[in-house]
Amino acid sequence: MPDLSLHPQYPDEFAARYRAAGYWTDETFQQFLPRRAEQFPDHVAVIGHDSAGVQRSLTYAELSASAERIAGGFAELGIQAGDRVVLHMPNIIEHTEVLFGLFRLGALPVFALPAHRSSDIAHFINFTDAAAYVIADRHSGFDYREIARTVATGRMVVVAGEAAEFTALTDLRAAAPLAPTPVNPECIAFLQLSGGTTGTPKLIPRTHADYLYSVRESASICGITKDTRMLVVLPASHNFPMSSPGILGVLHAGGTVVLAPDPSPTTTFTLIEQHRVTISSLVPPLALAWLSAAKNTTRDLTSLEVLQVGGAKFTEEAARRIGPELGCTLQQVFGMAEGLVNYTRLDDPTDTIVTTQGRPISPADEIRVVDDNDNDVVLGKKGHLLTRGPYTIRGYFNAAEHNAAAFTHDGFYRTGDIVRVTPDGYIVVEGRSKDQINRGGEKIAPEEVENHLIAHPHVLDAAVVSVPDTYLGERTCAFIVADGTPPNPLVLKSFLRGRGVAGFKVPDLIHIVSEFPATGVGKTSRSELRRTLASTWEKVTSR
Ligand code: OOB
Repeated sequence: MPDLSLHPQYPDEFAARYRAAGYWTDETFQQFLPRRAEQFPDHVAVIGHDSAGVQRSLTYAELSASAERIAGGFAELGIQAGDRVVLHMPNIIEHTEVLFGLFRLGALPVFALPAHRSSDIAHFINFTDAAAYVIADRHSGFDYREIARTVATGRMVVVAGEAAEFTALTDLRAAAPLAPTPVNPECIAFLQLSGGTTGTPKLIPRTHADYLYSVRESASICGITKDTRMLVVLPASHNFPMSSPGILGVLHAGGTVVLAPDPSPTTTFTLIEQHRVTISSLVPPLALAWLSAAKNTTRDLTSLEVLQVGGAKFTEEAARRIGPELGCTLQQVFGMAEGLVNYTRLDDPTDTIVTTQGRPISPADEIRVVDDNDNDVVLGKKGHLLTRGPYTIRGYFNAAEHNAAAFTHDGFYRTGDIVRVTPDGYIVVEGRSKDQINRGGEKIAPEEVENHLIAHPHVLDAAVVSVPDTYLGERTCAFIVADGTPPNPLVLKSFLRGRGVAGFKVPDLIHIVSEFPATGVGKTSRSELRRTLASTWEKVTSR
């Protein structure tokens, strides 16, 4: 069992300050739903398709009762408080039920994304020594049980839908409701995933107290009430639709969450009309798709009051179109699973909303913009964004070496984002210094993909870079130096899929080159090499 203290904690003086200011309270995710069920028993908490594709809805009382039984079922399987459980489900209603079942038990969800495949899942299961892996049977043409068969041997596998040789979620529901062991609000509630900049994704330990603070404040900043109906289009396990204000913010306020089974405008516009949806959150490419589809839709979108866009930079040009063309208020969201979240406020002037990525949630969020030597730049100048605060982690889970580089000695997180701050404290994202590709909000660590490519017998060396793309913002290009016969790009892509690499990490373009350009004297750093290749590519494409 991994030592869950394997991540740097908030220093005592900071914890005391956050408690004294009322940011951190005693509430935990274990009590969260039962309390809401007392307050709003008959209000609809969640509407969504189940694993069989049937639309269902659950009131707060029903969701809470279901979570209690599922918690009892996990307990009967031997899963205990503190155990890690990899949750790998698409946006189906069982996702919400299992999430709160695990919270009830005090087990720690590890939030995999639906697009993850066996390579990622193997890492999450092994690295966290997960006791269980929870999946849907099939979704969008993919059979999740295949992953369970290859990488979850020896772990409990629970399946929503047809369980095959595994345990059916419906069997867990037969259990007696569980009297839970109380959990400590300042302990880890779950592990979120980082987009990653290295060979393997890092795990982000978030506590009940820190996350609930961000959820409560987000709900208030975004005007969430019990009349809110939020359409969840992005994968429910991602930090943005989970908590900014997301599913948890809506349930905190007694509102209704509507889970979209797929992100297409056809599906989502139908759901907006059907459930009189008031708010949704998208990444920029999906916002562009909505803008384009809205021109010809016969669906009634007039209930939509707020559209949040975040996860990647939204161009000012597109941002200006949201209000007039979708008839709602745009809210830009610049956040990170490590903590800090910035929002433009709903009553900000249009220019602020379309030209900035918002300002922090909390007065206690500390923002520094520094040069390459960690010296603060003059206000308004570009630099590296560092942050520390009541809901930003002090270190990744079990990653001492990486933590030494990713955090300053006094606990600021190096976001890897290049920003400037306006005189009124709004952040404008200008670029990125971290070795990461942001493909329409989906984060890719080049090194991880390179490691998979190099495993091919005909690949001597590989460098993965981003290339600009009008729709996704960035796409990926792998430059390959062949070992003997150059591999066919299509063969390489299926080689990666065969290794269980998630589809969004498979390079969009593959170029075979005879050698990599020299970037300097002596040993070339890979990040320098990537920069050279990316600029080579830009020159080629702009010719
Ligand atoms: C969100 O979280 P992550 O952990 O997937 O990615 C964080 C990174 C940021 O460091 C930044 O590089 C980029 O994604 N990012 C943006 C952005 N929002 C995120 N870059 C430019 N403009 C934006 N609006 O992506 C996330 C978490 C919570 C709420 C919203 C997004």
